[in-house]
Amino acid sequence: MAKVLITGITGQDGAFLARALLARGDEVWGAMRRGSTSKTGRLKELGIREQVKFCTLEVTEFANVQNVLNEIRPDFIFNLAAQSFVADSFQFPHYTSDVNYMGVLNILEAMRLLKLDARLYQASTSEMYGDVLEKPQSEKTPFNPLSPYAVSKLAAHSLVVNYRQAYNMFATSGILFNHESELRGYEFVTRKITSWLARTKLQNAEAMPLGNLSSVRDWGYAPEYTDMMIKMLDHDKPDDFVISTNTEYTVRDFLFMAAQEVGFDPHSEGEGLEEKVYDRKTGRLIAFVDPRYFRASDVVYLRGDNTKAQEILGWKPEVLAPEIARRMAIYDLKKAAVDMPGL
Ligand code: NDP
Ligand code: GDR
Repeated sequence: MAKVLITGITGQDGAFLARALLARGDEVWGAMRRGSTSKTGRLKELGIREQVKFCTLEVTEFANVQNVLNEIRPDFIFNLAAQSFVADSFQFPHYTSDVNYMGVLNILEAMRLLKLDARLYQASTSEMYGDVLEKPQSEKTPFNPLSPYAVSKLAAHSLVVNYRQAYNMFATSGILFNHESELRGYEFVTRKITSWLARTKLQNAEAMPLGNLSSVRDWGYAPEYTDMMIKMLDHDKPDDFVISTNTEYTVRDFLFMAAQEVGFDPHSEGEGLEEKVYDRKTGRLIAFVDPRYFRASDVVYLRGDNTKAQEILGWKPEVLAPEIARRMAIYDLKKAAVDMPGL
């Protein structure tokens, strides 16, 4: 039984990761930052809230990080804490850098100074590829970040590689492509789409404003990705691994798949800023392009090449975007229906 510390336990990945670790008998410590309301909703939803031990951790405070690591002395640390919303990073570049970069420096330095014999997983991201120079993207593809979020994550990624080389630390980076689930935050485009469509269907919500519908992503299913985080730390040697499905879909594709699942027959009219999506059956406007959701610079194409993870870790993604859209849409329809008893 290993002692495991997860930062970012209250987020999407933290919840699925905790469930998988508990299932194999590990002692799971969830590091939470202070808040005025309870943030354990996802852990409750998975039925594991009572099995997790909690500690308070603010990754931007070095002394706090050092004290927590010294008190718990975990065997494994999964650093998932981040300001993870790319769009917001343009509004909060300093804060994003403090959490996503300085937070990682604090953890690495604390591990080094405490001589902690622990394995570290760092949540790196496909956003680091940015304005892509190669299609698809593997561990060998050069990085070209396009947002303060991506820059902060690339700096952290480089630091992890540096500490691995300089101090022989067991520090692994998972370069994970987008992964979604029924527990995804509502600000990310997949969950925005499925939750909004459920309200459109059942609660007559207004049409949904969206940004770039032509953006391409390689979407996977979060519980499969958190299982891979564990495999990366169980592997005998620290390394960098791309975790992706090697498939590509546009935001428009995802919107159409989810819309069909909730019972609409979507079709698109107009192009660019004029594009609107209607339900063919009723003529109702479902979604439209709103420039407020465009980013100062956006990553418009991501598709991974997971050959290395396939070969070394035995990675084989099972749940792909159409099934993810289906699961999320069904889940959000049920949730919206619960709010409307009698329907
Ligand atoms: P979420 O946004 O759902 O969760 C982020 C977590 O970080 C929350 O628990 C949040 O706590 C915590 N956090 C934020 N700031 C701090 C801080 N200052 N100190 C301590 N904790 C903090 O992200 P995901 O679960 O989707 O992603 C997990 C990690 O993986 C992130 O680092 C993300 O950048 C990265 N990633 C995610 C991908 C994805 O597609 N989901 C793909 C590639 C990388 P609180 O609840 O208090 O806000
Ligand atoms: P991303 O995810 O930025 O890839 O980061 P997000 O779902 O926010 O955006 C994906 C693409 O969709 C386009 N888009 C919209 N996005 C949002 N959020 N809202 C909209 O209305 C909208 N319309 C179009 C975006 O422009 C973008 O191109 C996620 C996060 O989980 C990061 O933490 C993680 O590192 C990366 O995935 C991999």
